[in-house]
Amino acid sequence: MALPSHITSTASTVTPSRQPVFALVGNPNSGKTTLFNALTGLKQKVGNYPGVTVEKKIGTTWSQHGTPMTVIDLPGSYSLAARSPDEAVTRDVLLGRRNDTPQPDRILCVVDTSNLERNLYLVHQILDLGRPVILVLNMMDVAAQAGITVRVARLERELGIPVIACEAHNGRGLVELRVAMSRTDLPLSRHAWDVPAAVAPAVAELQASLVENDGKSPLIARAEALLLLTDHDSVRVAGSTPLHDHTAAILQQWSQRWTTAGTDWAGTLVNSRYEAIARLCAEVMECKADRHTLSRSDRIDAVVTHAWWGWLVLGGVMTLLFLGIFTLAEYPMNWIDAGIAQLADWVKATMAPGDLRDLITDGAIAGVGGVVIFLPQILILFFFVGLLESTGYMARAAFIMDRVMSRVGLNGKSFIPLLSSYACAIPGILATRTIEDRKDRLVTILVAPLMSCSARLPVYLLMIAALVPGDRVPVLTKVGLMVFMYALGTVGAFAFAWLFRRTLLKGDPSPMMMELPPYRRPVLFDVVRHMLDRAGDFLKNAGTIILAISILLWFLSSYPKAPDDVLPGEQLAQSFAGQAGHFIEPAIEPLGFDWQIGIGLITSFAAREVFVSTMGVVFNTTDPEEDTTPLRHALAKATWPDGRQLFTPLVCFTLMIFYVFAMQCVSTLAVVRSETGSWKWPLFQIAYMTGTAWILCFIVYQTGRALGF
Ligand SMILES: Nc1nc2c(ncn2[C@@H]2O[C@H](COP(=O)(O)OP(=O)(O)OP(=O)(O)O)[C@@H](O)[C@H]2O)c(=O)[nH]1
Ligand SMILES: [Mg+2]
Repeated sequence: MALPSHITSTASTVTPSRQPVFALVGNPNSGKTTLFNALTGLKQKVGNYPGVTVEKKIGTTWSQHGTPMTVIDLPGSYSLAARSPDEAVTRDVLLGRRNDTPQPDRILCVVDTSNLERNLYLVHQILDLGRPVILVLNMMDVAAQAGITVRVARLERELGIPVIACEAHNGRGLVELRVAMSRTDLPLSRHAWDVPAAVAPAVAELQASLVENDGKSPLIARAEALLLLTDHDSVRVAGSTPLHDHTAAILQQWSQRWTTAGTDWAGTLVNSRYEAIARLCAEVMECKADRHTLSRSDRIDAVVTHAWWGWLVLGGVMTLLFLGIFTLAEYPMNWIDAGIAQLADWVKATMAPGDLRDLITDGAIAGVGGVVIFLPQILILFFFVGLLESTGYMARAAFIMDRVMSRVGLNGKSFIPLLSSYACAIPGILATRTIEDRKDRLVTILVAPLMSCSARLPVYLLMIAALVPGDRVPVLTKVGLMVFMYALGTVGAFAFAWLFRRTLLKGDPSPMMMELPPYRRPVLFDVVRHMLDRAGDFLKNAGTIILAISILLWFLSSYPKAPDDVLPGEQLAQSFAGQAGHFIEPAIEPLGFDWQIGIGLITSFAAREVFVSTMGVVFNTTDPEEDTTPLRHALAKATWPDGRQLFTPLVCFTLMIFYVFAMQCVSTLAVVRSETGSWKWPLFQIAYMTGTAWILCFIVYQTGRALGF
């Protein structure tokens, strides 16, 4: 598309020495990250719900002429007046308040064309910043389906900036966008917004003071003056440098004057902006569809968010998810299992007996192999979750859950963070940045690690395998146990949220404000890519942390060496690892765990799945002749010194409960520290979670024993 000739004039030339910096800005879920990935070739996460991106991401793209240009992907935002930490990131990058990010000199405003009027509010505020803007009309396909047409050339003329029609998910419009981005003479918007007369003198006065006393450029000063008048609180909370006394005094005087006169100055400003936008839309947009007919999304929602059917659908979806995990994964798991056994046999056949061979087979292969075997199940989990996110169902699940969550004092927006925590608590905790209220956010961070993450999956699976031996156990029993563990963690999270809301973090949750995105056909490419990324992370973990811990553990369990004449089992008992296990045994014996399990509890503090690799190392070293049997057989044979079976069904069950509740993950603790800014909260998490784990396990194990299990 050639750029219309009328767009020239007031050019902002970028000095050739500096690479141009583009910021991607727009409402949540408008397709910014999809566009960012298409421009830069990066693989940031995309999903069909608001609030996927919560931190800025920087990438590079190339102009038509092959010169590099920086692109910054930003969290979605409805207005420059930020209410939540993720929106604050966007505002601060745009206003040049962040030292770690180059200040963008050009802005790509991405709008969801099927919701043009609402999306233009932010665009309108951005135009006030007086920087070159390119308007990207994304989701043209969705708009067309909804019967909406936009007169692009007219809009371009009205605003005086390039407007590009786009479909980011399939690359349509990308070439035109790149051409526009390559221009060195991008025009400034000629669009002049008339500030209402009642407020104009105040804007002018504040602007002058911001320029003179706070060192702002005139245009930024005007934009900030408008923000100060409409969203004083959110601007104050920004954590930016406080206003100069003189500016603050002007603000104070005006608000006093207006308050006595009964003028609603913020309302006047906001309304006049909306009126200007409505006039613009009336000129450039046409909607052929009858607004009263129900869209396809509405019809699906009538069932899916229904007071009873909604729960049924949610239950059905969860059951399908776990059925998939158990049934589809069986064959690939058997192949991996066989492959690992062959590898160990091959090493044994080719290498001379000795410490090095044992290190490789009993340390590295037993440890890493024990965890890698769960790869198929992890892949299936991420595939299903990705599918649900991409269609838009996840936002509906949030909507249903909000009814329960608000009762326990959780904000509806906590749902997505809690849901992400089923995969891993770390992205879950980062996703809490979309929550405005500090206490709402903190409660969510505190309980997020109770949701069963994918690192617990291997532990549960191993314990279920040991608990219900034999291949003829109905798969539904296993699914039932699994659903129980996931439900237990979830109920636990809700119960603690309720408790914290009544004690530590008193207050009512803010009402849920979340947009339901339209259903979309899942973008399989995105889903598969995200799944492979996560699988890559899992394997990287297996190849680094788990490998290192397995090798270290092998040393700790092989040294100091026992004299040759002792039984193989004695070696582990008197090794360093064995000594550590024995040290904590008195604390865990009331839960039915012995010192060997204790070794696993200690090592899995690094990451929960390390428990499985530890069991691989611990139980294989006790029987060097049989180190390639499946781990669950080795566990079935393990006994207490008096010959009683160690992994009884009751112990396996108790151990799973321990892993549901215990805070066993250093990386999560580190993230909680950085997100809350203090060590107080991560330490509190260890105390309350692991304390609960111990107490519940004690009750379950002792009751189970008393009942004769
Ligand atoms: N039909 C259609 N879908 C699109 C288009 N662009 C993006 N999508 C889909 O819209 C959804 C949201 O895309 P994202 O790129 O994550 O949106 P975002 O603006 O980065 O969202 P936040 O990070 O939450 O602010 C995804 O499901 C995309 O596949 C488009 O042009 N047409
Ligand atoms: Mg995004």
